[in-house]
Amino acid sequence: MLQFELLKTEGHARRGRLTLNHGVVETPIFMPVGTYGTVKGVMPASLEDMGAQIILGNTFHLWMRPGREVMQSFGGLHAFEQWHKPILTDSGGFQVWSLGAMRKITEEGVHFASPVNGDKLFMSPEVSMQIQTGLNSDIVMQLDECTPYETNGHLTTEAEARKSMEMSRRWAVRSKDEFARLENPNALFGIVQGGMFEHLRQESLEALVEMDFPGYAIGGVSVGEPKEQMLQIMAHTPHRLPAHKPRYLMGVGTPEDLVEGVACGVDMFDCVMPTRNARNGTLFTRFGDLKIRNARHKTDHQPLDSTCTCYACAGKSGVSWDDGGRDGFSRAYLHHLDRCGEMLSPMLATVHNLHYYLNLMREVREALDAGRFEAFRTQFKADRARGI
Ligand code: PRF
Ligand code: ZN
Repeated sequence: MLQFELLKTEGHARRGRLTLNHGVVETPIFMPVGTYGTVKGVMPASLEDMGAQIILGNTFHLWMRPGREVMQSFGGLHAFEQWHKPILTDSGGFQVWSLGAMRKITEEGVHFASPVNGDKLFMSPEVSMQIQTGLNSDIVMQLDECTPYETNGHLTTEAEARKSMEMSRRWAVRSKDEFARLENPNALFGIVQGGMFEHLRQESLEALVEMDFPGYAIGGVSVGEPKEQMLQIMAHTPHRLPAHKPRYLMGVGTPEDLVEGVACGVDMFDCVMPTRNARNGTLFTRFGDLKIRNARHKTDHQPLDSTCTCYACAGKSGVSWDDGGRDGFSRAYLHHLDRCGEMLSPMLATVHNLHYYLNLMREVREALDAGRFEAFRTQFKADRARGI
């Protein structure tokens, strides 16, 4: 089941409420990525404390390990990973595509060698629906082909993008049929493709809208294209999708991209950026990004972000440095942990970055509720550009 209630709009931006089998999701929302059935380095209880409402899982990775039998013996992913709120699973299209030379894509599906043990495997729309049904994820994604921006320096042509988009469209039909045959009680999203070509995006979205999915995703962006082209697609597609259905921009992006995405009418986002960058020592803050490996942090007593109430910045009290709290961890300590390769270093960094992303979306929702999203967007950009 899926219900989507549109609570308020400002321009193309929307404040909504999504009701799924495992709970309610307030939108716009950021969904932390939990590829292998874990948001790397974060306990589910911490995710809840940070206000995560829905997380991602990956069909492809969970199929490789632990495999369908183990997942099904637990009745799905929720019980296995002990996360009892909603889960969205990606179909495997993007992950299989990322295998590069190790796979062969045909009309029937994708043939590839398992990166884990070399076994010959086959992923089709039907197989993807069967695995995602076994995972019992609240939101299931159709199998699609993520059209590349370029391949070995060759820019994808219109003819190539059309061929790819049309196959994704046929895979949408097969995904929907199989999803219905399996009597999956959750919701299936269609994925708009079409590369960097607006008229192909338009064709793709019209065909998917005709098929009447309960929600829609925009795929094939943030695949190596220049930022202006990503913004062009973001400006084109979301607001043309049905107003009363949720819209999900796949694999995007920076904090700035999220706020622009909301302005373009997107409701849902996921990205590895907050978690991956945390592990590489890049921290997001209200006043720009901070590289904790930089020697200038060696003796700095300040927290990462003086306005942040996460456990890393504000400790157990949850009182930010600006509000007088002094029990958070210092930049000097985080710099030290990183230098020593301590486990706590990526853990605290991940907590902070995820908190930053989740809190950013909370602020976006509050701004929309109050009818001041445009003012928020202007202030946000100015703050981020200030630098830390
Ligand atoms: N398709 C699927 N998953 C995705 C993408 C896509 O196009 C992207 C593109 N940014 C990220 N994840 N199925
Ligand atoms: Zn913090």
